[in-house]
Amino acid sequence: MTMKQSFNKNSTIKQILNHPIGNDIIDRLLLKLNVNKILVDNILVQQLTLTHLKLLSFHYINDDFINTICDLLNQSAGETIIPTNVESRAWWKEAIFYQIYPRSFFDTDGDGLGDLSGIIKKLPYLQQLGVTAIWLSPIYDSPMDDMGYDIRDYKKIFSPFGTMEQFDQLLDEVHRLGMRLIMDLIVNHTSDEHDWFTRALHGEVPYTDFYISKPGDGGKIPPNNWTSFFSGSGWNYDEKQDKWYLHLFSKKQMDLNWESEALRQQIYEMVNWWLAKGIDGFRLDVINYISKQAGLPNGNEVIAKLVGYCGIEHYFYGRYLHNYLRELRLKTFEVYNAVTVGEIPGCGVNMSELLVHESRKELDMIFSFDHLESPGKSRLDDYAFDLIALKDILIKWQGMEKGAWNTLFFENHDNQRMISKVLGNGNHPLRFALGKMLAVIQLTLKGTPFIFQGEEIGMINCDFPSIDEFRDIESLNLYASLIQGGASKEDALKEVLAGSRDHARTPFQWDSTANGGFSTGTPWLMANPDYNICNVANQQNDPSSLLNFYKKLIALRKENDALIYGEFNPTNGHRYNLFCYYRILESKKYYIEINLTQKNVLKPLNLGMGQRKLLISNYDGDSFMLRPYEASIFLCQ
Ligand code: ISL
Repeated sequence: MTMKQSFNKNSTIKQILNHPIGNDIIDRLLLKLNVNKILVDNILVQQLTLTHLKLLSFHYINDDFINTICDLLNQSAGETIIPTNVESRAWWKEAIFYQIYPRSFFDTDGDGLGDLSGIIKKLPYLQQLGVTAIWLSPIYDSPMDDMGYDIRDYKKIFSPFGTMEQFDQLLDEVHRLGMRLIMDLIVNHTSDEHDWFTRALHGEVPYTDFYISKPGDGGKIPPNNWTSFFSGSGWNYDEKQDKWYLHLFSKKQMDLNWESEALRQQIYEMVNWWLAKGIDGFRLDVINYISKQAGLPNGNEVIAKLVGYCGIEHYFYGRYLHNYLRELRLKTFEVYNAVTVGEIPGCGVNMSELLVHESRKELDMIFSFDHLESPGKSRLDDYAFDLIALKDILIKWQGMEKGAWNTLFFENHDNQRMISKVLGNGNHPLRFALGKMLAVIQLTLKGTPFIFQGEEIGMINCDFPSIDEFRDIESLNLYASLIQGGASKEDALKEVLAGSRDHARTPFQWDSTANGGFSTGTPWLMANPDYNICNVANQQNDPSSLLNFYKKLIALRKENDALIYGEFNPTNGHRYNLFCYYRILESKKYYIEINLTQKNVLKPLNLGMGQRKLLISNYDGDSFMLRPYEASIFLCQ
C-alpha cells in the first residue's frame, strides 16, 4: 500500500483503500455503520470519488468531512514498516498477563478498598493460575475523580492503597516468584490537582505551556465543539486567567500539551524514575490521543453522530503521534528494555502495525477495541453481543504483519463482563460453557493474552438496584445528562446499566462470605450478590470449574510454542457459525474447533485432516454434534 500521493476531493475510494490509514478509516466507518466490507470491494464503488460521495449522500458527507479524511491521509505520508518474515522471540510474547484493578482486588485493612498488601497476599493465587506478568491499574496519588486515571502525583502512592515501601515489597515479591509487573502510564492528561496544573493556573512558566488551552474572550463560547467522553463539553473555563482548558475525559482530567518540550522532558524523567525501580514496563493510557490537530479545529458533526463523540478525528491519530512515541521510547523504555502496550481506541490494523511493528521502534503491543463491540454498536448500547461477527474481526486482527504483535483480551476495567454481553445479566445455564469457550479463543490465538481479574472464574455484570450504587464518573455523568435531557429515572438507569464500567469493577469474588471475601468492611462499590454462586473457593477444588479450565489452558499454551508463535490458519470458513483454525509451527499442528452458538450444530467433516488427539474440551465425552459453545483443542498427528 502506497503512502506517497496527496489526497483531495477527487481521490477515489480505490486510492483511499490503497492507503493503510485510508483502509483503516473505511474499515472503521463500515464497522460503525454495520455495512459489510464487500461493498467497497465492488469495482464500480471503488471508482467513486469523494465528491461523488458528497453528491450521492445529498451533502450529508460534506466538504468538512472530506477535508478531514484527506488531512488524515496526507499527514501520514511516508510512514511505513520494514516487512520481515521472522517473528522475533520475547518474554512478553510468551507471557500470560493478568490485569489487577487494585481498588477491587483484595482489602486487608477493612476500609472497603483493595490495597497493595492484598495483592501481595494473593500473588500465590496468581502463580498457581499460571500468570507470568501483571498489569497493575493506577495506584498513584489521585483525587479519584476517574478512579486513579486522574493523577495528582506520579511519584506517590494513593495512601489508602498503601505506601511506596509496600509497592517496593510487592515488586520484589513479584520478581521473586518469577513474574513481571507493568504499571499504568497516564500521560495524555493529569488531575487538575497536579502541581503542574496548579502552577499553570498561576501563570508559571513553563507550566503555562503544559496543558491544552485557548484564550477565553470572557468565557462565553468554548474554543471548539469537542465533547468529553464523560458527557458535556470538553472544555473548562478559568475565569481568573480568562482561559479555556481542554479535558477529553472528566472535568478534573486536564489534557497535556505534548508539543511542549519541557513537558516531555518532565514526563521522561518520571517514567525513568519508575523504570529505575525495576518495573518491567507500562500500559499506556489512551496514548494515541496525545497529538492534537493544529488549531484545534471543530469536529465534524457527521463523524460525531457516527462515533458518539465530537472532535475525535482531530486527535485519535494525530500528526506527531509517531514522533512522540519514538522519542519517548528512545529516552525511556529502550534504556531499560521495558515492554509497552498502548491503549489506542479507534485505531485500525494498519495504524496499529505502524505503532507496534518492530521496525518502527515505538510500542510493542496495543489494545484495540474493534472486537469488543458488535458492528454498528457502541459500548453503551444495550444489545446481545454477536460472536459470529467477533470471529471475522479476530481473523482480521490475526492478519497483522509478522513483527507486529497483538494482545488477546475480552475484558478490562472499562468494559462489561463478556459472559453478560453475550448471555445477558444473571446466572445463565451456559455461563461457564461460554466462559470456557472464550478462554479457548483467548489462549490459542496469536498474541499475548491479558486476563482481567475475575474473568478466570466467570464473573458477570451486576444488577445495580439504583443510580446510588454506581461510582464511575462516566456512568454518573451519563445519568445526569439523560435526566437533564428529560429521560425518566427508569430509562436513564436502564441506559447506564447497559454499558457501565462499574460492571467490571465490583469486588473480586474470593469466597461466599460477606462481600465475597473481598473486605471485612463496606466495599467502595457493592459486591455482586453473584459471589454466592461464583467464587474462587468453590472453583479451586472443582476439576470441572472454569478456574481449573483456565489453569489447564495456560499450562498447555506455555508448554507449546506453536500456540504462541505458530501460524494462524482459519479453516471451515464455509461454516459461518463455527470458528475453526490451525496453529502451526514447524512440525507441530493444533486444530481448534469452536461452536459459536447456543445450539447443537453438525460437526465439520474435516476431510483429509488425518489423525488428531483431543487435548482439551469444555465438554466431557464425545457427541456426533457440536454442543452449545463447544470448544476443543486437538493435536494433529
Ligand atoms: O472502554 C473504552 C473502549 O472499550 C473507552 O471508552 C475507554 O474509556 C477509553 O479507551 C479510555 O480509557 C482509558 O482512559 C480513560 C479512563 O477513564 C479509562 O479507565 C482508561 O482505561 C481516561 O484516563
